Amino acid sequence: MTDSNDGVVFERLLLTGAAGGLGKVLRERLRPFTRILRLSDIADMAPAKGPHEEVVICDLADKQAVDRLVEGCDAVLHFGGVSTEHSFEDILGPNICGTYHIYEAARRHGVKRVVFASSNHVIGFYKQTETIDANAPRRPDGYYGLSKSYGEDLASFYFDRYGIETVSIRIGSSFPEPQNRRMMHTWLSYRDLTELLRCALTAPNVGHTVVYGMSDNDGVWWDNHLAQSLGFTPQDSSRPFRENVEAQPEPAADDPNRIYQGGAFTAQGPFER
Ligand code: NAI
Ligand code: 15L
Repeated sequence: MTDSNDGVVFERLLLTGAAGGLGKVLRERLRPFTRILRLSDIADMAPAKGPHEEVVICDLADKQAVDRLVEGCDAVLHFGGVSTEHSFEDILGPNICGTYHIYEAARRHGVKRVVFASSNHVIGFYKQTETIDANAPRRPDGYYGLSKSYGEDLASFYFDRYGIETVSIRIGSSFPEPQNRRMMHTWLSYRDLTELLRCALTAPNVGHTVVYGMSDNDGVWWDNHLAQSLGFTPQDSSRPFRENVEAQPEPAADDPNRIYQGGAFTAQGPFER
C-alpha cells in the first residue's frame, strides 16, 4: 500500500463475487484504490478492460484454486458466495468452505487485510423495535446468516492467531434504491458502500472490526459507535425515497417484514431433501 496524491493506492486488490450485483458496481468504483483490480467469480464476467484489471474464474469451494487466486494480492474484498437464504448443503461450499479458503490463502500468502461482506442476517432475529450494536449476541435468521456468522468467527480467529485484520461489514440492503419499508432502515447507497470500503481498507489497526453497512437513514436499528475508528461518515439517506416507498401497502401486523430486522429471511425453510 502506498500513499499517492489521489489517496491510498494498493498494488493489487482482489474482489470476489465480481459478477454479482455489488461486484459489477464495485468493479468501476474500486478503480481509484488500486493499480490492479483482480476480479473473480464462478460466473462469467466481462473481459479485462485494460492492464488495470485481471479476470479470474474461480470456484470458492476449490481450495487450491482460491490459493492461486489470492497469491500476489495486498488485500481481499470478499463478496463472493450465495447471497440469499438456501439449504445448508447449498451454502456450505461457497460460503463456509469458501470463506475458510480465503483466510487460509491469505495466511499462506501474507495478506494483511480482508474486508468481509457479512450481512444483517447474522442478527436478523432481533425485532425492529430493538437497537443493537456490534457487541449484541448474534441471532442469525437462517443458514445464510449462519454462514456469515461463521465468516465473522473466521475473521476473529485469523486475527487472534495470525494477525490478519478484517473489517466485517454487516451490509443492510445495498441496491440502487430502498425497495420497501424495511429497507428504509437498512439501505446502504452504492456511494456510501464505496466510502465504507475505502475506510475498511485503509483505517489503521482495525483488528477485527464489525460495522453495520447502512446510510444515514432515519430510525435505524443499528448503532455503529464501536466502529467509529474506521472514520466512516455516510453521505446518503433513504429519506428522499420515503414518499414512494410509503405509497406501497403496509405489511400485515404478523408479517416478518414488519417484525424482524431480517424481514422475510426469518420465515424461510425448512429445506427438506
Ligand atoms: P450476488 O448474489 O449478486 O453476488 C454474489 C456473487 O458470488 C455472484 O456473482 C455469484 O456467482 C458468486 N458466487 C456464488 N457462489 C460462488 C462460488 N462457489 N465461487 C465463486 N463465486 C460464487 O450478491 P450481491 O448482492 O452482489 O452481494 C455481494 C455480497 O455482499 C454477498 O456476499 C452478499 O452476501 C453480501 N451482502 C449483500 C447485500 C446486498 O444488499 N446486496 C446485503 C448483505 C450482504
Ligand atoms: C442480504 O444479505 C442479501 O444478500 C441481499 O440480497 C438482501 O436480501 C439484503 O440482505 C437485505 O436484507 O435486504
